Amino acid sequence: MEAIKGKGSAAVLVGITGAHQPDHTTREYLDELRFLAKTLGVETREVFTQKVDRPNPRYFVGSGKAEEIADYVKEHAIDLVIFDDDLSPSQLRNLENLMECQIYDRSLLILEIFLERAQTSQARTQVELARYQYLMPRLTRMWTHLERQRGGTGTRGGAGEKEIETDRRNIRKQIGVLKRKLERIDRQNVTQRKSRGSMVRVALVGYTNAGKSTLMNLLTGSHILAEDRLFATVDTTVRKVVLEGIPFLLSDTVGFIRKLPHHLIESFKSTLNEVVESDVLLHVIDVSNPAYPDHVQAVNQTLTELGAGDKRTILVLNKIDRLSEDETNQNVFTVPDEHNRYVAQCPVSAIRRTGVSELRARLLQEVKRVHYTIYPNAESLDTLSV
Ligand SMILES: Nc1nc2c(ncn2[C@@H]2O[C@H](COP(=O)(O)OP(=O)(O)OP(=O)(O)O)[C@@H](O)[C@H]2O)c(=O)[nH]1
Ligand SMILES: [Mg+2]
Repeated sequence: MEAIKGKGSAAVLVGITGAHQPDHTTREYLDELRFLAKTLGVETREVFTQKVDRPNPRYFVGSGKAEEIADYVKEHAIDLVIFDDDLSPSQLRNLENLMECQIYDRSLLILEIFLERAQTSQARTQVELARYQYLMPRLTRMWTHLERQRGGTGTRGGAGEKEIETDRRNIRKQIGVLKRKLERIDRQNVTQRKSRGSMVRVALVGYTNAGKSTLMNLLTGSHILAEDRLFATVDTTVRKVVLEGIPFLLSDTVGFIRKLPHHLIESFKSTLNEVVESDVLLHVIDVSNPAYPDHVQAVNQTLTELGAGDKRTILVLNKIDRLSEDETNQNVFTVPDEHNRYVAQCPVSAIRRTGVSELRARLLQEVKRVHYTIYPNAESLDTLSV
């Protein structure tokens, strides 16, 4: 499957906000949506918002607003309308009919980015599975048509109800194939993990674009792609690190985001096993982003969903080079700790390499703690099979 939209498509964004939601929150959400679109090479031309308590069942926004957007779309040759929230299958159909262009929601945008970024066969299979599961109830004439152009599972001929039904059958079949393929890959990975022995495992987690890969490269001397775009990393990398003679495994994996599509979390469970099975988490936070408390919450929510919500965690407060001295001195980093799992807070700049030796020292302390639990009698490290 190819990613859907070529570079340079023009989009408008649409968000609704509760009557009591502050304007800056709405702006933050839509800025993030714009960044997601940009990551796919899609240019945002206009943003529409509406304050309503509940989404309209027909068009998600009210019908007056929907018509206003439709007029804009036709007048300015817009290719895509992107909604910040998930649309129901019938809203999707109604909007397509009204606007006569492609309608996206946040989940689908994220799925497309993942599809574009996935490198390994495991990640690709996981994303394809999540995408098909997402599309299955949402097959419309337009989607059937696009899938066919894309050479996916689509049938030949016109896109009538009968064709949609045939496509649905094909997709169902494809979902089965992908699930079996994933099970095979999982079995191979279990064997691989067993062969790593029982080294201490540390996982980098955090919101997308927080600086996890930059930090991974710094701590391990690797060359993982780190970029100012969302979801630069979709695959998991694991490297062995040795600090003061004590070896441990450090993993860098996919970042989280608000409203991460449920199907993606489901199908990425095996990739995220690295996080679930780790002994210590390094939760990387971009403290230069004013929305960071929200990001922390989104990450914690996803960790809890994965069953990794109570692990010993070092908070890595990254990008302090972007803060003014005042901001750094103020006690701005108050992250609520309901589960009492934050063992330390380390302010760093992964780019400038400040605070990194303190972070290393604190990490080593945690690694030692686990290491001597695994090897209570280890005086020398000869007992380790590394
Ligand atoms: N100013 C500043 N920028 C940083 C710092 N650390 C990372 N960055 C930049 O932030 C961007 C994202 O960094 P990555 O390391 O790719 O972030 P990530 O958390 O791996 O992101 P995903 O893989 O997309 O989830 C890149 O442009 C980095 O150069 C820092 O300490 N200061
Ligand atoms: Mg990364």
